[in-house]
Amino acid sequence: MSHIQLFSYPTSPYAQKVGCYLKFKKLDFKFIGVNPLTNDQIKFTRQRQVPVMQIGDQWRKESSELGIWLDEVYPDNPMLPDNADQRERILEIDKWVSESLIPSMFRGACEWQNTFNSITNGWKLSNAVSDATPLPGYVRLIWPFGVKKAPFIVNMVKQLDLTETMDDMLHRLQNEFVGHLEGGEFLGGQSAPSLADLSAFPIVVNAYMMGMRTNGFVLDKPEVNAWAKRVARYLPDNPLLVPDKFLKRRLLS
Ligand SMILES: N[C@@H](CCC(=O)N[C@@H](CS)C(=O)NCC(=O)O)C(=O)O
Repeated sequence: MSHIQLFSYPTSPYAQKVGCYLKFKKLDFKFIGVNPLTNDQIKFTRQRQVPVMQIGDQWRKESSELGIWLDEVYPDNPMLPDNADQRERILEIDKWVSESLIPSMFRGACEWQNTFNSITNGWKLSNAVSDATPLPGYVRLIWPFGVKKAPFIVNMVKQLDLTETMDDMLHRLQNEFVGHLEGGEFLGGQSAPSLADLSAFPIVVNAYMMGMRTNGFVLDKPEVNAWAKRVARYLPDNPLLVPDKFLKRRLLS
């Protein structure tokens, strides 16, 4: 058994953050699919939230905390700068990823701009979840409609300014992203990827790589695209938690 275990559905953006931390640090880990209906695999935690990471006999949750924990236990290939101000800036950008970028992505699952696209995207996601923990056919079929009503998604989306159009939201996120680069190669103006880049990367590339149909990607902004290509050099070809068979596009093609 691997020493590090990551428990989640393979499609959870918060788990994808942790997947990129582990891959960047070149740590061997075992991904354990969690059944989103029963949560059987994380019963030992007595709570429902993923991702959960276990190192040896200790487990913790909260994606950002898991990144900090990894840096403490495995100091090679650090993700946080030593300088206190820079570290604080990186954690602030990571918070923006968790509290702004990720919820905005979930908005698309609740607010359908194009019904056909949203349903086919939902089916792609349910097939990926089912590949890790087999789900009954009818659950996969109704998945796009169920996600629209999932309490944790509805609550997350409620925090957003829903008077802003989806297009305006996308453009704002693209501009905020470029602002966070602070004119540097990586987020926070850093010269090497940090926890903030590894948090943002899977969120920005996931829909593109999985061949989702959308009106636009954050990645469409040339500065974000160039950044993603720079981060990709530090990660394997498949930076996500879904197997290669679910990837329809490569970042560098
Ligand atoms: N703040 C948490 C958020 C994790 C989260 O929202 N996970 C979702 C899946 S993407 C979840 O477990 N939802 C089910 C639930 O909360 O019951 C983190 O950064 O890890």
